[in-house]
Amino acid sequence: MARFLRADNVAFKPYAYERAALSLETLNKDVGEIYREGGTKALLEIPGVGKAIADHIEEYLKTGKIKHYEDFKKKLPLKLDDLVRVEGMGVRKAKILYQKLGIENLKDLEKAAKAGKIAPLFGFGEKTEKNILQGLEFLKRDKGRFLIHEILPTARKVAESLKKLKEVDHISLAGSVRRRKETIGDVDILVVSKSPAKVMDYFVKLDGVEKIWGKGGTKASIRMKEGFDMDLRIVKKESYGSALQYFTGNKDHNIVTRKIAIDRDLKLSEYGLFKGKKQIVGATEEDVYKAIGLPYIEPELRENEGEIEAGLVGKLPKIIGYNDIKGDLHCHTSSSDGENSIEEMVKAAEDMGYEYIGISDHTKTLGVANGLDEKKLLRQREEIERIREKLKKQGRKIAVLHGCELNILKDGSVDISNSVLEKLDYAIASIHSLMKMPKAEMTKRIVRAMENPNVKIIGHPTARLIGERDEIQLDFDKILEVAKKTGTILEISAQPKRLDLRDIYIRRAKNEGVKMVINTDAHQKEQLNLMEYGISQARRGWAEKEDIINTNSVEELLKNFK
Ligand code: DGT
Ligand code: CA
Ligand code: CA
Ligand code: ZN
Repeated sequence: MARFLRADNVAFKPYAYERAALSLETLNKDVGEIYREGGTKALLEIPGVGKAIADHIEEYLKTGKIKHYEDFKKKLPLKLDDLVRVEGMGVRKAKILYQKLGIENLKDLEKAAKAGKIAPLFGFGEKTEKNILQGLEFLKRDKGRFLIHEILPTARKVAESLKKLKEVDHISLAGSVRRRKETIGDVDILVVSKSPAKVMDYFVKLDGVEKIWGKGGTKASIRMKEGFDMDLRIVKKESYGSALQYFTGNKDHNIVTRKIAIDRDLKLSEYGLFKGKKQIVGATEEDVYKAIGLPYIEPELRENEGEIEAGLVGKLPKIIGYNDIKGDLHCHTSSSDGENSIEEMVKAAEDMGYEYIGISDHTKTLGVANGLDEKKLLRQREEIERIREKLKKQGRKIAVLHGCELNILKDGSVDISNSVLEKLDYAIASIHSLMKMPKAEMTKRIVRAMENPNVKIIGHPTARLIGERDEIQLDFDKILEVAKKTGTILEISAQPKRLDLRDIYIRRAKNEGVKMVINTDAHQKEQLNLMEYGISQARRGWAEKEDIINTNSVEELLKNFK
């Protein structure tokens, strides 16, 4: 709806729909359930859902359709959802291309761009045409993979419901989901059961199963309505560990572990570790690793990127745990483009058990996000001071820090004056524009931002969007050198589309002794829950607790800011 409204140049409403969509996506409960329990009144309690949208939701739940939306689709029969995934293709462009060239889908778009039909159109030009072709290439590269957060909640739900069956003795997610890779091909689930047929029957009849690819004695494969596949394998108790090790992968990690077994005159397979025909171990992963001379290796490390070599000499890192984070320093509020008030964010952070939360709204040059200028930042500062007093009176312990998310301008300066920044607890600086600068210039730009004593953190440093936008060109060694020298902290954004820094960069930062912070960049209180994905990424990058500054108490944290 937001897209269609935007294509029609309707003001405000598109944002309202987007806000509501974001709310629905991050609900902890199915909206159908909410409606069944509390009717439209309950719907109206969902953040961002007003009367009109609540009616639409009701209509959809009752009829499976929304007339308003169907009318839009008839008027503009485009594959808009596909088209806007091409970087640089907004809905308005898509509408013009439909009207002028009859482009309805990605195929049409590619044909027209390759034939040079887009460049001559008013407002498009050679550069846009070239960008469209680049964007199309990018989409193709990532075809068929899903972002981890599009998968993990469903995978967990399925595992939970299987776990409740009395026929299921043990269950675990395996494959790339267990390794918490940033994109997932399919979900692998492993079960121990003495009655495989019953478990299998239940599995293929789960809610949301769209297709059954196959169902044999110990393996079944299904397609979920969201578009991804799930493989279920059933193994015997005595093989659970070796099967879990095998199906967790990745493949290269497996090849090496198997080779190590061979070197010891053993044979490792999904069925167990064997000496000749005799199974030595197999029930737990720990047993399997130990029997081939390795400590237990956390799934996030199993990529054959040196973890086996490190394990053999007892040099595996003690990676950060999922409960080690004490606060989130990158949070937006309704003062800029967030959904919730400061107090609502604070409450949500308390509910997560945090010791502190940092408020970091956008600043003035990010007009689309309603960025704050100096005056508004200072006013926010006063508001935060009032909130602190109130919290104190109520005996609430959570610390509220005041920061902001600056824009790094073309020359590396930032868009708020230092005299104001000095009054804040910290500032994050991020790249939000001019992403295609050449490497040397881009590096200089970020270096200059890091040299600003008030810039404590660089937000989502490479600015990539998984499957949509390549990272910016950076001399990362130089970035690390300056980060170290200036004491600037690099962010690991937990936004599932960003997961930026990537694992390999995290590892390089850690090796250079550069500190990092895991933040969610929450634009809505529910998004504080995304932290988990950032921690996974940090673990995949071998980061330890000491490498991540928001594992510290608030006092330590403030002391360690440059
Ligand atoms: P994905 O699904 O593409 O995100 O990645 P994975 O790692 O989940 O791969 P998948 O689903 O094809 O297979 C699950 C695991 O099974 C994989 O991580 C390792 C193991 N595996 C699959 N095929 C092979 C193979 O040919 N050789 C070995 N050694 N292991 C395999
Ligand atoms: Ca898989
Ligand atoms: Ca699979
Ligand atoms: Zn942000």
